[in-house]
Amino acid sequence: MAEIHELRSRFAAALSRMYGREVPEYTTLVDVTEQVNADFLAAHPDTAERLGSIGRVTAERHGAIRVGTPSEMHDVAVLFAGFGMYPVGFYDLREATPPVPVVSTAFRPIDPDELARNPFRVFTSMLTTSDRRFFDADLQRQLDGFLSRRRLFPDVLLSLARRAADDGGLDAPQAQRFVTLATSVFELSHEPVDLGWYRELEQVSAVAADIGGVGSTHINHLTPRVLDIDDLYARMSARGIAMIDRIQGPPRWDGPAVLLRQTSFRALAEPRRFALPDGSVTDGELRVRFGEVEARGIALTPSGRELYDELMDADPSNTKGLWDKRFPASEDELEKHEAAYFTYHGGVREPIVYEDFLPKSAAGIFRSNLDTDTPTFDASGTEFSRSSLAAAIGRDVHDPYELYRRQQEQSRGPER
Ligand code: OOG
Ligand code: NI
Repeated sequence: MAEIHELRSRFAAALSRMYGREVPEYTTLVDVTEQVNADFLAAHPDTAERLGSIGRVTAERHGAIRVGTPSEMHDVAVLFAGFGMYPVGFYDLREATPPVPVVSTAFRPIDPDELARNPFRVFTSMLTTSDRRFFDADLQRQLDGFLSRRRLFPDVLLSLARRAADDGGLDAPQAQRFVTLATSVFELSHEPVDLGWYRELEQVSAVAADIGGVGSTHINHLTPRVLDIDDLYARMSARGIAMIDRIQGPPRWDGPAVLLRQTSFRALAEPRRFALPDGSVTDGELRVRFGEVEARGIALTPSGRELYDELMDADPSNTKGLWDKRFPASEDELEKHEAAYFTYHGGVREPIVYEDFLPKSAAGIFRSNLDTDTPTFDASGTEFSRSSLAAAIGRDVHDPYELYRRQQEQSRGPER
C-alpha cells in the first residue's frame, strides 16, 4: 500500500519530470538550485537546515494551476485531497495592481509531520467570470458556456482520489494509475486553440485567455526552493537566462529570513496549434509558462505581517535601510514582539517555516509574465471571500494563521 504522503511525493516528482521535459529551462533552474543549496549547506552547516531538512528542501516544489469555475475548483479539491493537500488561505488577485480576474487558494498538507515528509503545494486560481470589471454580461455568458462544456478531470481520476483519501492510500497498481493520470491532466495540450476566442479573451486579460480560451488546464509553473536566492539569481543571470527584474518579497538583509522571497524567469514562447475561423489549423506560439524559484523564511503573526506590509508599502523597492531600522533583527526580537511563530519542544525554540504565499508577490509574478497588461477598473467587483470560496469548493478553506498558532500552542504542551 502506498500511503498518502508517498503518493504526494511521487506526484510532485512526476510533475517535475514532466515540466522539465516541457520547459527545459526549468531543468536548468533545478540544477542551479541544487548547486546553490549544496554550496550553502557546505558554507553554513549549522544553520542551513534551520527551516527544513535538506531532504525536504531538495524535494520541495510548489506548482500553480488556473481553473475556470467553482465546479472545477471543487474537483481540484477532490483530486488534491487524495494527495493529502487541503485548501489554505484566500488570495484576491483582483485587488492587485493591475488586477487579475481570479481568486485563489493554495492546496497543501496542513499537518507538521506531513509537511516535513513532503510539503508539495499548488497555488490554484479560479476565474471570476461574474466580475463586471472584466467581463460584460455577454462575454460572461459565452465564457460560462465554454467552461461548462469542458471536463478537466476524468471520473476515474476523481474516484481514485476519493479512494486514496478514504483509505489513507492506494495499493501499488492503483497508486501508479493515480499518479500517472493526475500528472497527465496538467500536461500542456496539443489540441488546437480557437484563435478568435483566445484573442477575444486576451483583450480582457491574458490570464482569462489562458484559463478560458483553451479546453484543458496545465501546470503554469513549478517552483523549487533555494537556500540563497540572491546567489541563485546571480548564477541564472550569468547563464544568460532572462530573469524578471527583481526578487519579490522581503529584501536581502542580515536579520532572520521571513515569509517568502521569489523570483522567476520570463514566460517562454512555446509552440501551440491554432484553429482559424475557416477551419484550418496553423502552428503558432504562446507565452504563458515560466519558471520560478523561492526562498522560505519564518511564518509571521498578524502583527508581524502588518509590519511587513507597512514596510513594503512605504518602500516598494524595499531597500534594506528601512528594514534595518524597523524590523525585528533576530529571532529573539521576533519572539519578544510576538511577530513570528515558533515551536518550543522540550523548551527548545525553533522557528516555524512559512508554508503559504504572498498576494503581492503572486500579483508580481502574474504581471511580469504577461504579454499584455490588464487595464485597471474602478467599479467595485463581485463578492468573493474565503467563505464563498469554501462554499464553492465544498470544504473548509483553512486560515493559515490559525494553523501556525495551533502548531505553536501544541508545542508548548498541556502545562500551559
Ligand atoms: C500563480 C501565481 C502565484 C506564487 O508563487 O506567488 C504563485 C499563477 O501564475 O497562476 O504561484
Ligand atoms: Ni509560484
